[in-house]
This record gives sequence, C-alpha cells and structure tokens, in this order.
Amino acid sequence: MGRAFDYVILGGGVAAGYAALEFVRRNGGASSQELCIISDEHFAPYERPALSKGYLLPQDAPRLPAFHTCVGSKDELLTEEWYNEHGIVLVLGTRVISADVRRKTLLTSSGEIISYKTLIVATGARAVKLEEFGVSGSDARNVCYLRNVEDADKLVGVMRSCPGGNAVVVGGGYIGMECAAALVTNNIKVTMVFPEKHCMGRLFTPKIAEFYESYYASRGVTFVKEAAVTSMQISAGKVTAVILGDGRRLPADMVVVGVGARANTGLFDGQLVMENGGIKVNGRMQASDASVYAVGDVAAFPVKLFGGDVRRLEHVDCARRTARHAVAAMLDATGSVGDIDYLPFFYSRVFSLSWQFYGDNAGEAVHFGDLAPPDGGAAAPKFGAYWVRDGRVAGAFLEGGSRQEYEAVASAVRRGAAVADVAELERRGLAFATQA
Ligand code: FAD
Ligand code: NAD
Ligand code: ISD
Repeated sequence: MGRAFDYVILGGGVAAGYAALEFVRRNGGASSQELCIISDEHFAPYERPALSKGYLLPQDAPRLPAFHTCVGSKDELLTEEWYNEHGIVLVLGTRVISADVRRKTLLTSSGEIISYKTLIVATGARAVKLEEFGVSGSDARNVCYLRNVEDADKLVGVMRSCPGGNAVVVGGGYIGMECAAALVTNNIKVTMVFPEKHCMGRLFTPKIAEFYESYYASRGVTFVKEAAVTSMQISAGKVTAVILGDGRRLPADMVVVGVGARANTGLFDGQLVMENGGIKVNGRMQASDASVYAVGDVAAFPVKLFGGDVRRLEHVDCARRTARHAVAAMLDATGSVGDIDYLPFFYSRVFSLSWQFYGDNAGEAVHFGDLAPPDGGAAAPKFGAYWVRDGRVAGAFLEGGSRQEYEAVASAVRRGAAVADVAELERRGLAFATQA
C-alpha cells in the first residue's frame, strides 16, 4: 500500500503551515498527488507560541481553529478546509517511523509507504524529559510538559484541578518563564527551580535576568536557583513533592517541566549530514542529499549576518522564514533564488511585559534604560541592551518598545551599526538606534 507525491512535507507544525501557504502562492495551488503534509498531530498546522500564552489564560483562551498558521504573522488562517480547497493532502495523526533518503520513501505508523520526489523535513523538536537527567516521574498525572495541544490541554486540566495550589516549575528557560507567568495569572503559587545562577541563561545577561526575576518575585514567584531536581515524591500516580540535591523538599500540587528541546533528526541519522544537533543545510535550505530540504527547529543553516556561521534556531520567526525560503528555492525554475539572508529574531510576552531580541548575543553587553526592579508604579518598563562585537552592534534586546523602536534596533543589528565608543553607546541608549 502506498501513495506517491511530487513534494512531501514531513511534520505539520509552524514551518509546514508557512511552507504550504508559500507553495500555494507560488504554484497557484496543488494538483492531485502534488503536495502532501504528514503530521503525527491531529490538527492542521498551528501557531505553537499560542500554547504558552493565550491558550493558558484563565478567560477567553483561544482554541483551534482560531490559531492555525498563518495568523501569527497576520496572514491567512489555514484551516483543514483551506488545505482541501487548495489540493494539499493532509495526513494527520500519522507518525513517520522510518525514512529512506536513497529510495525517497517514508514509512508511516499505519504501514503505508509514501514516496516523494522532493522532501521538506519540518519535524521540529521534542521536549527533553526529566528521565534524561536521571529523574523519574514524567508519567505522573500532574507532571506537565508543553510542546503540543495535547500537552497544553493536560496543563490546563491539571491547573484547574488545584486552584490556589502549589506548582513547581522545573527549568528557567522560555517554557519555565512563560508557564510560570501563566500559572500565576491562574492564581497558582509558583516556585521555579533551575541549575543556573539566573533565568534565561541562553539569552539574558545577569542584569536583564535580575529585572525579570524581581518582577516575577513581585508577582509572588519564588526562585530556587543553582539547584538540581534529584527525585519526585509520588503518591497514587501524582507528584506530591519535588526533591532537590541538597535534600530540600518542595511541596507540589503540579509540576511543569521545561528543560530544553532536542531537534527531531532521528529519522535521518546516518543518511544526512548533521550539525549543531540538526540537519545541516545550505543557504537554500537544502540538505546533503539534494532532494531533501530542512526547515524550522530541525535545520542548521548558514547565517550570512554571522559570516556564514551555521546556526540552529528554535524560534517561530525562523521556522516561518526558513520554510518560505525552502519553498521558493524548491520551486525556483530560473535559479533566481539565492541564499537566505536571515536576521535572527526571538520574542516573548509574559504578564504585561513584552520583549524582542535581534541578532546574536555575542560580545560585550551594553545596557540602557531603567533596569531597576519594578516598584509597583504604573510606568511600563523600557530598557534593553546592545551586544557589541568587533566595534559593531551584533545583537539587541528591547523590553517595552514601540513598533518603530523595535524596527530601529533591528535595523541597527542588520546593518551592524559601528560603535566607536561604548560609553557613548551606553549614554545614548535607545536613541543610538532610533536617531541614527
Ligand atoms: P514544530 O512547530 O514543532 O512542528 C513539528 C511538527 O512535526 C509537529 O507537528 C510534530 O508533531 C511533527 N512531527 C515530528 N516528528 C514527526 C514524525 N516522525 N512523523 C510525523 N510528524 C512528526 N518561538 C518564538 O519565537 N516565540 C514564542 O513565543 C514561542 N513560543 C513557544 C511556545 C511553546 C509552547 C513552544 C513549544 C515553542 C514556542 N516557540 C516560540 C518556538 C516555536 O514554536 C518553534 O520554533 C516552532 O514551532 C518550530 O517550528 P517547526 O515547524 O520547525 O516545528
Ligand atoms: P530552554 O533551552 O529555553 O531552557 C531550558 C532550561 O532548562 C534552562 O534554562 C535550564 O534552566 C533548564 N535546565 C537544564 N537542565 C536542567 C536540570 N537538570 N534541572 C532543571 N532545569 C534544567 O528550553 P525550554 O524552555 O524547555 O523551551 C523548549 C523549546 O521551546 C525551545 O526550543 C524554546 O526555544 C522553545 N520556546 C520558545 C519560546 C520563545 O521563543 N518565546 C517560548 C517557549 C518555548
Ligand atoms: O506568534 C504567535 C504568538 O506569539 C501567538 O500567541 O502566534 C500566536 C498568536 O498570535 C496566534 O493566535
């Protein structure tokens, strides 16, 4: 049993949705047997960021179909009907269990062999499990991860089952910070535990982290830093306490775990060249086998702005743009599509705060604005940092900016604005970018 398509997108997340829209715009739709998307999720592609933000709100939380791609970039809402209407075959609830790059075939969990002429790998990443750190408990009824709608539904159910209760959030990265904020908004008491000296260690400077930690503390969050979780106390299938390396015991009605992600590359191990934990691609998002493209979290691609350094970025803007670029390159009959020229962009929104980051957090960090811990006053915080490398702005972070201000810092990074004097940059702060 089998089907054959010209193009197959493996994975049905953010990148798949944006790739489908780009395909339709460039190709005028798909004819039968032309394009198929295979996903082990039961939903058409959706905007994953919504799961740790709107989805967890105590009131008026959006549910599918409201946040299918591509509404996150204010574009069309691609419902299942949209795929049908445009001739794209959606194979949902179906896991690909093996891939043969030489034969150009995929074997699904239902035993079907789907063959392709060109494959776009958009398998994203999976949440790292506690067990990978030697701690068991992931299967407990009140331990939550957050990667997909199923996880989000469990998290909402568990949260609602313990109003006013205690949550332990394990991990001080994106999931930890965004879920902690959502839990507090739902009147759950939160303790965050992580091994580093400060939160968001992959991106924040200690000064930036200190601001957010103080803000979270003012909202009732307790931080247990430089601490390791060594075990979970479990009773009747539920965690009742989280045990730390120094013997401390944190009572828990629920646990949220966000201890990192790993790209889903396993199907291609030994078949495609890998780098930085992902599938290595060129500037056209093409893997070491020319019939395969990789996009989104799973792709390690050259970033021109960083001198062609190969990076793998686990952020939604990257998924959207690499997907579009791969489709443009794949359908390019005239050789006019060159290498992607990507400006890395990440963002987050928690409580009433909102930040954006552009570029690379490499070099000397130069802070600006008021980073003093919030005093409960009404003024919305506005501050940020530039990262200066080799006399140029390599990265910029801004909390509380306006659209024009975000555009201005992005532009400073994009053009690698020259910094003659770091003290002067610090003095001018945001004006360095906005009045350039
Ligand atoms: P995904 O969106 O993860 O899609 C991968 C798809 O492939 C999934 O549907 C998966 O089930 C499927 N799949 C995998 N293996 C197989 C297989 N073998 N067979 C069939 N299907 C398979 N980034 C930001 O910049 N800002 C944010 O605010 C933000 N918030 C986030 C909130 C959450 C809760 C999460 C989890 C991530 C968030 N991100 C955010 C990151 C962003 O969502 C990801 O970078 C983005 O989803 C990557 O897109 P992708 O298509 O590569 O992978
Ligand atoms: P992350 O890499 O951001 O953070 C992982 C955290 O795990 C670290 O900060 C660290 O504190 C913690 N950790 C590591 N080992 C630990 C241990 N032994 N015990 C306790 N804590 C430990 O990963 P994440 O927060 O799990 O996010 C998962 C994925 O989702 C990432 O790809 C992330 O980029 C993505 N995401 C992005 C956003 C955004 O861009 N706004 C939001 C949510 C999720
Ligand atoms: O990019 C995003 C984001 O941060 C969300 O919360 O998409 C979602 C929503 O904007 C889609 O409804």
